[in-house]
Amino acid sequence: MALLEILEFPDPRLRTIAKPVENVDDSVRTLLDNMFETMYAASGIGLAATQVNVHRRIVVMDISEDQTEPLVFINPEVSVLGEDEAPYDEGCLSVPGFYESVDRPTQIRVDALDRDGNPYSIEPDGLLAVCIQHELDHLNGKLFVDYISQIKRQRIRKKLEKIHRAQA
Ligand code: QAP
Ligand code: CO
Repeated sequence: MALLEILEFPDPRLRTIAKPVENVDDSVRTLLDNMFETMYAASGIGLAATQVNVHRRIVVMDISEDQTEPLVFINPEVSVLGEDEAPYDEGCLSVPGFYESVDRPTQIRVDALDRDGNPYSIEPDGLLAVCIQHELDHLNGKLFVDYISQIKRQRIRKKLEKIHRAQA
């Protein structure tokens, strides 16, 4: 297994649109294992391949308290089933240290492939529904900071750029 580098906002590579996975093969499963290791090491609950600079439609998640419920979403598709939306204070491993409230649909269905390439469908609610929408956004080059005001986004960008400069 291996820890992967997580890209951080405002890295332009986070704006790449990921391509569908055509075959769920051993190379995909190795990537999934490394993404889980990377996400767990960073105390995250969700990680999209885009964030580790792999531009394929792959997401790993685990919203359990004790990192025991790994979820895999390959080529995920979200359908909105109702008009209700709710706010949630979102964070992101690619925007470390910042949390902002984002409104998203609460009634959704997710169609995806599992780590064996088998299709499945779920109707998640609560944090799971928030997280899968947040992760699907990554595969489309979108970040939660795109939903907040430009002022707040610029403030976050400047603070992270300063941290990145200090690290260089
Ligand atoms: C996406 O985010 C998410 O700032 C997953 O310093 C988050 O795993 C969806 C993290 C919240 C819905 C609600 C963030 C870790 C992890 C940080 C994450 C940090 C350390 C974020
Ligand atoms: Co994120």
